[in-house]
Amino acid sequence: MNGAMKMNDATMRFLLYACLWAISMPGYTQSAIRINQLGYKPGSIKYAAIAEPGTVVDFAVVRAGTSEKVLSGTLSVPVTSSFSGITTRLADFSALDRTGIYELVYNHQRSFRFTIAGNVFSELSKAAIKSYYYQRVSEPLRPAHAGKWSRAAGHPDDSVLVHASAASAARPEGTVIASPGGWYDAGDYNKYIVNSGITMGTLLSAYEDFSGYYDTVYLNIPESGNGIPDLLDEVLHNLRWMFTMQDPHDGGVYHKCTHAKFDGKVMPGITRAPRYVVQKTTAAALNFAAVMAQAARVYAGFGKELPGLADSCLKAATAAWNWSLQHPAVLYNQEEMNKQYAPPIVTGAYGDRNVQDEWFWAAVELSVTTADPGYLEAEQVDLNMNMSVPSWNAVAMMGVYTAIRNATVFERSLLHIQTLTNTLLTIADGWLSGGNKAFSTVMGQSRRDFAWGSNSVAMNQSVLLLKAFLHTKDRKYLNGASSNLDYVLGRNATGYSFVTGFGSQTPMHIHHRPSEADGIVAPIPGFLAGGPNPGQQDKCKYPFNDPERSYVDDYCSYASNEVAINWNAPLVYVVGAIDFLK
Ligand code: G3I
Ligand code: 9MR
Repeated sequence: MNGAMKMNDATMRFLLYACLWAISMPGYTQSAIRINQLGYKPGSIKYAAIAEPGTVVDFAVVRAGTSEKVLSGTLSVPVTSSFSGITTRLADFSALDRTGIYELVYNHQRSFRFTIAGNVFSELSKAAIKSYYYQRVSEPLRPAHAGKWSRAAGHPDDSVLVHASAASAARPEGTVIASPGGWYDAGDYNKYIVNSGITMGTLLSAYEDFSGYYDTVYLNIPESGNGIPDLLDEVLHNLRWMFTMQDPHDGGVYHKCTHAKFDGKVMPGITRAPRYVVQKTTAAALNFAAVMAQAARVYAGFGKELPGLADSCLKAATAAWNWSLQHPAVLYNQEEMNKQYAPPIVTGAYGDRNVQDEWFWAAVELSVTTADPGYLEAEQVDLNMNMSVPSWNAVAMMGVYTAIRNATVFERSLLHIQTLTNTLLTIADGWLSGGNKAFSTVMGQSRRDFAWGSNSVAMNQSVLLLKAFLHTKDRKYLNGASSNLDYVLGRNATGYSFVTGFGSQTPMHIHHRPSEADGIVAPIPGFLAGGPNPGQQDKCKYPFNDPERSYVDDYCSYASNEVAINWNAPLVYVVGAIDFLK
């Protein structure tokens, strides 16, 4: 009798919990409805993609948790995506502009909840920047700033060894130098100058393009309230580390500060293996020169708070540029290097094989900061190279952005700003007329979009589109940029909102050592996961192999589920811009 009672109790409790779960979490099972899981601003274009075939053509939007219809509509004709074979139909609910929390209903399925509000992206904007604070290397993250993700300081990097590949007369192999601070690059615990290049350039551009916005963005970091916008305080943290990577004797810049091998799945700073600065390269020197030149411009506005900083930046940039003129093509080839020097270094290579674009970018930044376009006359600078969506190894477009923003500097120079503008607009127009029709995104037009870190391809496309918008004020570019934000927030073939902590189905097991080792269930918020990558270089088990769905939310998957500073930077730019722009 008692036993039966207990059974009944347990069953009843189970049923009760099941019911409570079902009531409290409507739509928390993945439906066929792919939607931006965070939401939309009033006045924006709003689509969902129904990723299943069927004869039902009606859909509705209801107030969340109710059946109160606020909009009904008809799905578009089916389209099959070239990169997954998924057939979708689109639900257009752009007409719904009233602030609120909603669900889209289709054939008895409910979407995840989403919000329509003017400030729907504000928290995401802050979190995307705050992710850099969580990457800080040599200082403890205190509970007041880091909450439940507080942790001890990571690698001190106060005594780093000069690796044999980096030895010079003034600093022979084994010389101890200090290279503290900065940000961890990604899910690993190393620091790479090349990848800091595009990252810092993009974050500084965000400030240059939207200073009025960032002057008010409060991040609750240790420096908050010091008179410098929090974004620039955070960027300064990595800039100070970058200074330490320049050899004061010759202006050359070390490629990276790294362990010889990747750390295991531990919290940062637990292991005590030696750290090295490795080989000076032209890619490092030119990325460094570009960033320092841009930083000199930006921080010149804070001469009172940061006396001398802008001058130091420009001096460092010039020294790195001059070193590059003497060493115009020292490329980083880790395999070759390891044949010559010990210990072998097997961490991230960022081995760019072509530095033509770095030459261009550095020349443009130095020209603008010094108001002297003479840098473009260096023999190595090619003004007619191919321009493409930026990535860590393709930064020419970064120079284009800066040149267009500062056109007057180039009035009597070899650089034709009108030609650059036409190039940028031609690329943007091509994306708008192509795009991925199944999800109505610019992202996913080409198989090449699904590279390692594909979500950053989407965000870098959006940055370019936003630059086109700033230049022309034509809203079609803003809409194109938003379509890719919708993509990373859930309107994609995987159904994931790829930013940790933002959306209903988000990555829980990013390849990020602190998030995995800290014993806290939720990953650190505000990180953009790498995204679908059919290369599957990590050899993990993936649910699908097609480009659009080659993603797995597993720590194992560094090729689809890692995070990286160069991937979050365009997310910062895009979310900030869309949050800010009317
Ligand atoms: O350049 C070739 C191109 O010619 C070819 O058509 C294409 C086809 O696959 O591949 C291109 O090379 C790719 C290269 O990135 C440049 O885009 C490689 O396949 C691809 O494997 C390589 O991925 C890089 C990865 O490191 C492995 O080296 C990612 O871009 C880069 O973001 C990633 O960075 C790592 C760091 O090494 C270590 N820290 C974490 C970070 C993020 O995962
Ligand atoms: O964790 C590393 C990640 O940051 C890199 O992007 C990736 C590719 O270089 O490598 C990861 O480290 C893996 C290593 O390459 C092979 N052994 C397993 C490591 C991941 O746990």
